[in-house]
Amino acid sequence: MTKRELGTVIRRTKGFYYLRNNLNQTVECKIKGLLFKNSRFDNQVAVGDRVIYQKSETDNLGLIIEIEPRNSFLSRTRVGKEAEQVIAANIDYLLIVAATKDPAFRFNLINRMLVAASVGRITPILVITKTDLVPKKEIDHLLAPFRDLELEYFLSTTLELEQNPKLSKLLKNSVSVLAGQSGAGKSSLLNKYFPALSIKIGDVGLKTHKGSHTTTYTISHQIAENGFVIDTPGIREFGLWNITQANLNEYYPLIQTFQQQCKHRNCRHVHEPQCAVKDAVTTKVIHPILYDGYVSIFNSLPPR
Ligand SMILES: Nc1nc2c(ncn2[C@@H]2O[C@H](COP(=O)(O)OP(=O)(O)O)[C@@H](O)[C@H]2O)c(=O)[nH]1
Ligand SMILES: [Mg+2]
Ligand SMILES: [Zn+2]
Repeated sequence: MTKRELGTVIRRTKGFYYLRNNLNQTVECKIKGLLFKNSRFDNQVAVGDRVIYQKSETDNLGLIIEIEPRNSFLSRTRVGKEAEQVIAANIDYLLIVAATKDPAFRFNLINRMLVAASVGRITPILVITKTDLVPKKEIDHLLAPFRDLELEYFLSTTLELEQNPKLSKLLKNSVSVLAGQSGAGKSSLLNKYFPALSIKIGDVGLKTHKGSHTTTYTISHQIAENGFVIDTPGIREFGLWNITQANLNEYYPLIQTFQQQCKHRNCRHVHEPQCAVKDAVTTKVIHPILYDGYVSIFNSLPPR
């Protein structure tokens, strides 16, 4: 074995990990056998993880021997599996990509990803794509629930070549991960801003209504000296990891601003009377769709 080297995971396929090292070389790696024995993680190393590896002298394969602690992460639970799946690690922004239609806009999927961003210490940004497919009034309706949040949003259509300079600058100076339903236009968005990537895009509605799964693995693309974008396959379900009915409200800053005024000391803002959060919904200070999302997530979680 050779000396220990540092690398960042840029792609993961079954059993193999591709790293970018300090010399900007790509290194194919496996994980050291017992490194993650009894791990609670479903996939032990995620795209974006910084790892230590050693190159074998006999073949070109590296062996990952350590993961550095993550400063942020995007995790979910896999459907039917009680395990955490880390989609990406060490990211600055989660771009929640949602199409106005085709596939249908799902408020609750966005709500779940907002909570996941908060849990994983990532700044979320909403990107509404395919704005060419609906009238402007409809876009206002889709954005309405999120206007009360401190959430930056961008509108995008691939029909216009013109880029949003603010979004372009943001992507070039950070590590961001794009997540959303298959067919939402994640890869198309990346191609529009960074044509050199020429990522394959999918056709919606040909084989299935969900779009063909063109992006089949999570991959990090370098787009500038300090800019990386992580493209992910479509997300249909977003199970939240490590959250219960008791701590869900910690990930809703808007709810937290009202809850001191709730009658119940441990008010969860669902069944309790004299709840300041529910009052704020009644007076339209909190958008009902946002609150419905909270209740829907609450009902899907274990009590504690
Ligand atoms: N009308 C319209 N279609 C789009 C737009 N962006 C993407 N599409 C189409 O949506 C489909 C899925 O796009 P893709 O980028 O592969 O979605 P992904 O699965 O989220 O990566 C493709 O057929 C694209 O041509 C857009 O702004 N407007
Ligand atoms: Mg894609
Ligand atoms: Zn309450």
